Amino acid sequence: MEQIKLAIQKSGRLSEKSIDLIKEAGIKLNNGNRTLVSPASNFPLEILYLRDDDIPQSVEDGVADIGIVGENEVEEKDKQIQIIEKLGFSKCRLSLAIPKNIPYNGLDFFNGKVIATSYSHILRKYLQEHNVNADIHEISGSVEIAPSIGLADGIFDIVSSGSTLISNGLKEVEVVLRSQAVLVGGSTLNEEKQKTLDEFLFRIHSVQRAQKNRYILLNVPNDNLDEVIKILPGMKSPTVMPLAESGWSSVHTVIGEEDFWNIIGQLKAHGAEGILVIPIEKMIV
Ligand code: PRT
Ligand code: ZN
Repeated sequence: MEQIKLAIQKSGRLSEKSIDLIKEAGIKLNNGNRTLVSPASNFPLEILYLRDDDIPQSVEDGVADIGIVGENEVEEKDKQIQIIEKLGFSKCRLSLAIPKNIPYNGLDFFNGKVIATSYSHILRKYLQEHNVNADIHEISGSVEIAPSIGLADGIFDIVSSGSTLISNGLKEVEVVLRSQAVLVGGSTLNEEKQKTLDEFLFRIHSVQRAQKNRYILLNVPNDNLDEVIKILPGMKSPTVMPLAESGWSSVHTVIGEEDFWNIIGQLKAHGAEGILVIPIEKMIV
């Protein structure tokens, strides 16, 4: 397998989760101090630690083969790169917001208004698509204070919990883009590098699948066994073993994490006891 280079954020909201993902795939990273480039010790992967803003460009240029970055940056930078996979963490949205006491009656509001943002490319495209003619004021930090200091009528920025908007007296009026961390790739992936990427993805998928599922064990009176097995939405048919106490069986299976809460009541109603729910580390199907 040929070595591939993966760009991740050096320090910020994506860093820890990106590193967790790599570690969960069984890949050992050498340095705690995050020098610019660092090879993994047991997998043909080299990590580049960059500012998130620079990741799309570095993947387009081939400085990195793949990268982990927010969809918002992918859209904003608009480079020749593709999203290989959505990773499900660092979810947020890019939204338009205005002072909370100003009435809002639709996008038309923004005609002739000034909007402050650090995402001018996405905003310009969106306003054009919706035939809104606003003045985009590009600023790089603390966008949320722009309306209160008279710099703009509204803002276009990342929202997660919404508490930053609230504490700045703003209200979210339009959600323009929903974002999460994604794995992106460029055009440097030849056949050998693709094999390395496939192995990396295989490992990530095993971890992600495992995180969404639970191993469940329960004791069931034999008379209710058929009913209980019908309730359990397992991967395959569950394992059933007799208990030392006659008339009872132990049932083992794998179920989706959300499914568990939906069926727990039914399981108990059918006499299930001693229910254990255990996390799974890796799941290969
Ligand atoms: O230094 P570098 O350039 O690498 O980092 P950065 O400061 O540009 O980015 P960083 O680390 O703040 O965010 C990296 C990525 O995390 C973003 O590009 C998004 O994809 C994602 N993300 C997820 C967020 C948030 N959630 C988020 N809440 N990025 C920023 N925020 C900001 C938001 O703008 C608001 O000001 O956090 C503040 C709190 O949000 P609320 O709504 O929870 O109050
Ligand atoms: Zn950044």
